[in-house]
Amino acid sequence: QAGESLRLFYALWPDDNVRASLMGLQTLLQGRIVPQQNLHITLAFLGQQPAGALPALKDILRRLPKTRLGLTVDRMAYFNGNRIAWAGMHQTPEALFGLQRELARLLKEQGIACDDKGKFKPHVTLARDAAPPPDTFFTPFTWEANRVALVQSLTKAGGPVYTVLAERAIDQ
Ligand code: 2AM
Repeated sequence: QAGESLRLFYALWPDDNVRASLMGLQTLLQGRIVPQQNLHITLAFLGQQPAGALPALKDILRRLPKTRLGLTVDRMAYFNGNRIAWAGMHQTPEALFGLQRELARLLKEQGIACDDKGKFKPHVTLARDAAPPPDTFFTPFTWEANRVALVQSLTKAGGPVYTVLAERAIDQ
């Protein structure tokens, strides 16, 4: 269909073990729990893009630099503005900032606008319309984040449905 547009974003896409660990954190929360298959860290949010941009967007995935991201998920926190309870890191590895900057640079080079809400704050949204997370200790876990995905978001009655359109192992 001519003029088709897709709502797209790039994300670090967890494996099943990491999803299980994130689900463990979700049990501590009150709010609209994000379905386990939707959990991710957004690297770049593109919003609506013409379907014709897909080859260039997939090419950008291939051009991302090879890197290793060992993320220590040791933090739960809260965005007051949109009432999101999230998981993340006390210390973001410089390699993650580097990856995000390079992705933003490649997008800009292709003339593709992306919205980073001003500043990159790496987080996994665990619950929406949430209460602030409890201040309980949890055992940190490591996420070897080596899968970057180009993801389509479809808005459905039951909430967004994400489809991975392309992915890349960035440690290879
Ligand atoms: P959120 O989880 O913090 O709401 C799909 O919607 C993904 O893109 C979600 O991870 C969402 O972040 C993020 N996202 C949505 N709109 C965005 C925007 N304008 N800027 C940055 N990220 C956005």
